[in-house]
Amino acid sequence: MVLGVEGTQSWRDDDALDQALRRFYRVGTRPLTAPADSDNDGMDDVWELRRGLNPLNPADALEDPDGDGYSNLEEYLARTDPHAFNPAPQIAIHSPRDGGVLP
Ligand SMILES: [Ca+2]
Ligand SMILES: [Ca+2]
Ligand SMILES: [Ca+2]
Repeated sequence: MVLGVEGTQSWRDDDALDQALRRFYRVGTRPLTAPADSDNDGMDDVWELRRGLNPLNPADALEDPDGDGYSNLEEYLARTDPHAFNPAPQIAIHSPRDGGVLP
C-alpha cells in the first residue's frame, strides 16, 4: 500500500496485505504547504515517516535518538537529521577594538 508520494519518492506499507499486520489508514490529499500532523507534536507526518518516527505518537517529539542534545522536534524545526549527531554551534565574540576573539 502506498502511503504517500513526494517527488520521485514514495512511502509504502508492504505489510498491508498481511492480515496479522493489517493497519488502518485515513486516505486523503493535502497541499505540500500544509502537511498533516496527525499526532499534533509539531512534526509533519511525512517528515516523521521518512525518519522512522511515529506520526501517531506525540512522545517521539521529545526523544533524541542521536544523543546530540537536540530533540526530534528541534531537529525538525532546524531541518537537521535526527539520526545524525549535530555539534552545538560555536559562538565567538570579537573585540571591537582589534577584532581578536574574547575569552
Ligand atoms: Ca506529528
Ligand atoms: Ca510523532
Ligand atoms: Ca537529536
